[in-house]
Amino acid sequence: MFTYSATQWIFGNEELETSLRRLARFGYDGVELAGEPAKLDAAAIRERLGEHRLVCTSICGIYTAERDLSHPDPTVRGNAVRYVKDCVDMAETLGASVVIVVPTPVGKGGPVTTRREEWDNAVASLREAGVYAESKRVRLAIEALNRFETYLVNTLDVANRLAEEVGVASVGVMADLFHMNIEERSSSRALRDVAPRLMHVHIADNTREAAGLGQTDFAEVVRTLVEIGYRGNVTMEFLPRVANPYEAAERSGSERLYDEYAKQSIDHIRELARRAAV
Ligand code: LER
Ligand code: MN
Repeated sequence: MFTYSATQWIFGNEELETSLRRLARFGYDGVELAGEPAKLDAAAIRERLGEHRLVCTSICGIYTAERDLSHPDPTVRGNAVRYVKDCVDMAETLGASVVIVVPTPVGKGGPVTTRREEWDNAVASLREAGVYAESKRVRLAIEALNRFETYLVNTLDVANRLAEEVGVASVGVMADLFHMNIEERSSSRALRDVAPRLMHVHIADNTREAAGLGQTDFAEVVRTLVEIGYRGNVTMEFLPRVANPYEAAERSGSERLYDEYAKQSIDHIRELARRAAV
């Protein structure tokens, strides 16, 4: 019913081969690759995926300060739009249907100029990238991150309003249950409200560990996804319990923990999906 994957960046510096072997072993359908198109050897990756019978479900854009879609400096913005288009090309080459976009980078706590101006910049950037994505049959899913990671888009409702203003069918929203646990009054209501534009889902528990280890009511979440007719990717994005997600991912020597979380996540969600579908 869902297509299960895990996002690559959570495995830090680990060899892609090790991550793919893990995902295949625990019954995943695919992987979400980190959006670093400049470093990409598409042919090699396609071969590796084929060997493990895995697909590339999506590309997780990595939004650093130089990739700020909302920035007042047109050079920075142009660079960010170019980056998203490169991720779209990467998605097209690897058969991925979704590229994740975050309108302001991780670590940006407020606007350089004004919120209004940066919102308008984000709309224009996403419109240009969205038209390009549409021509390649790829979708851009706006991700709302919690207030401690970035500003501008912190809730699904705001992501939905941004997508609405962009006004291109290829641009929609995604849900990340970890961020939603911090920002939404009700995750199931938030999911229902954006249902027509919901294009992608990230799963982690409230501690950001694997689903089922914390207090998120995933039975309710999965039931809601089934009820609203969501049939897309369910991508695991678990981490150990630390503040900076990218630093956590850079830790090495965590193979056993990755195995444990990868298995725990898919077993938990799959069982809930099975129950919700009957
Ligand atoms: C970062 O917190 C996150 O959730 C990733 O999906 C970044 O796009
Ligand atoms: Mn996420």
